[in-house]
Amino acid sequence: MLEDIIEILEEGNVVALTGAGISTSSGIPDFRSEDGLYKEYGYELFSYEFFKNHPDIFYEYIKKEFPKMYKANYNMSHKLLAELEEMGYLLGVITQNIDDLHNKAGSRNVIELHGNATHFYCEECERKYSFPKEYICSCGGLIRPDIVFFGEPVNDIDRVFELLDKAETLLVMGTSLQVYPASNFPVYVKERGGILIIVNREETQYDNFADFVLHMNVEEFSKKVLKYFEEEFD
Ligand code: CNA
Repeated sequence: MLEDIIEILEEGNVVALTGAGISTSSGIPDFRSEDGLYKEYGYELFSYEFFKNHPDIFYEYIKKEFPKMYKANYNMSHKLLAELEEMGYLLGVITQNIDDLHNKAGSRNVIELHGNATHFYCEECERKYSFPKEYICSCGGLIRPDIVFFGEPVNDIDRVFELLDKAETLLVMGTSLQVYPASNFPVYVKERGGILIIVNREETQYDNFADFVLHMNVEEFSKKVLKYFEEEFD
């Protein structure tokens, strides 16, 4: 099956859709796995409502969890996508991740649907911050990370559909496909005659709908595919 997938990637016009599962091997926990963040903190923490009402508790969480993201290095999956783009096969990456690792790996056309945890800004005066010492800005406004909370609209949705309209293949990696609107993108591409490939450790709701499904560690997958492409272009 891997050979078939590689052949399809070589046809080009690939778009990748990634989620927290591609960064777990960089040491960043996902939401829904056994050792994921929901187990430790519950769902509510990630809603805008909670942030607005309990910024003190939210900041306690990010002081503990965000530094893991800042220190993390990209892994084989991020590297594979950056190289496929460089080689002209991949049109871009749509990520639900906020960890900045696609940028660190050198991907250029990255749509960060849920924002980026390395930037903060004041809700009132829009002053920009890197990690702030206090969560209240000098203007009195609340400083927030530049991420999309549950209940907020996602970023760059027009750019997303422009990219998906060009996609002949959607390569889905490391996402449970349970969070809207990313959970709709596989259907969008399939309905336009595109090929759907899903690589994820656990089942997703679109496995039956996909052309290829691999339930495996996504880093193992990326390592094998990257090896093929690097040998091909040596
Ligand atoms: P999720 O719902 O936690 O799903 C992750 C999926 O990845 C699960 O189905 C796992 O089985 C799978 N998985 C975990 N590790 C691996 C692995 N090594 N190989 C293969 N599969 C693996 O996360 P989604 O991304 O689907 O949900 C979207 C949320 C998660 C977005 O709002 C993100 O902002 C949020 N999130 C992002 C990060 C990050 O930026 N790295 C971390 C935690 C949560």
